[in-house]
Amino acid sequence: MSLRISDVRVVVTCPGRNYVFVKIVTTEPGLYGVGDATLNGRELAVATALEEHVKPLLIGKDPDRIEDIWQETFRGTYWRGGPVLMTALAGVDMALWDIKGKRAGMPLYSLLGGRTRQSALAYTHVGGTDPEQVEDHVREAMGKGFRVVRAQVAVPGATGTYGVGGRSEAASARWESPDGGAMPLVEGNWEPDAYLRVVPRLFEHLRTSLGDEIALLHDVHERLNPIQAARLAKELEPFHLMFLEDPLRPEHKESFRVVRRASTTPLAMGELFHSKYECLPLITEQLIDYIRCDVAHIGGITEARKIAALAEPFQVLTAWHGPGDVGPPTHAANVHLDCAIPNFGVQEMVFFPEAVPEVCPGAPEYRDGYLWPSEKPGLGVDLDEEAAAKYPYRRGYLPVVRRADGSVHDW
Ligand code: EZ4
Ligand code: CO
Repeated sequence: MSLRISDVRVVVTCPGRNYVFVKIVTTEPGLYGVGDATLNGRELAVATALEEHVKPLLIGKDPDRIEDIWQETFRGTYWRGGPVLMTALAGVDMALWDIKGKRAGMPLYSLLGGRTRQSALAYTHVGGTDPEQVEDHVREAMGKGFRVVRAQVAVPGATGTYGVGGRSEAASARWESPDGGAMPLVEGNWEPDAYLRVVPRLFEHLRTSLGDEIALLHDVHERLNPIQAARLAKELEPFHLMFLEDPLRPEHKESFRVVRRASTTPLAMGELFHSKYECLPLITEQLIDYIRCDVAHIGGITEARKIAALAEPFQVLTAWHGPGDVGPPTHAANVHLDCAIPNFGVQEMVFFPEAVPEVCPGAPEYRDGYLWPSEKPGLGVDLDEEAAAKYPYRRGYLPVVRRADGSVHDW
């Protein structure tokens, strides 16, 4: 009998942070693929979608037919799109590419057309309470070899993630408190005026103290309206950012025209998009310079390579989302794509918690500012289910930001 999918195992684990992994097992003994279906703060919704709705349709299918399985899971089931379903589909898609690579005896980058570069330029995150502390943290990152750094600074009145007290985004998942209740989610008051004053000061300080060599980025995290974003992009122009990330909310694609008209600061967008259709207007109107979807939230490698191909003739580069909540299989998929496509820009990364390699070994190797894809067949990432079981899921929440008047704001 020809090769079939015999089992789909959904593994939810927390070796330092929550991950949802997908293991697709085939009728060939020892042949399986591993994918990542982690959706920060909504992990169990994806796990349930996979277990209850996706898995039953996959059993018995030919794992070679990735595009057909993708189309059937996306369109064939009528209800399509959104973060939960597209993350579930991504986990399946990655595992199927992994299987295909293992059967071919080729690393994923080879299946995607072969290497266009040896390794992928990487950037990491730093934060701090004031520009001087951010500068210290940028220097530490440069000491680790990073040539590109994303810098965030505390916003007066706000604390926690992207209000940034202390380092980076340690607060990007809030654990449930030991007595079972949710941890407090409000992080002081975030006000646009305070933010718009402090960010240009940060980059003026960083450029003055660090010079022009280091490439710098900043993530607005969808917090501004069009005219505020235009002002920020314009005021940051003298400091030559590599890009300004996610200036507007994902619903307002036409508003990018306002930001674009105002300045030459390169723009990046996409971690809250779930398909190529959402990327299209920004790409075809050349309203952005970097498309930075999350490969785990757009249905996986199959969709990512199409988005990269759509972006290429419009001179839009990729910067796939790669923060802490992205698991090793997505990270591996990112770097394989980066090393195969012609229009790669830069790759976001953070270092994994210590216990992650025990559960999910084989993430891309970081060396002196660059990420190297695995040379193993497929994605190069494995999954140890026994190790995963030692780290049970912990309910976590993303932060919620409120304005001074108590109203909810994007974080
Ligand atoms: O806040 O992935 O660029 N990276 C980011 C991330 C997001 C988290 C949300 O789950 O904006 O850190
Ligand atoms: Co971001």
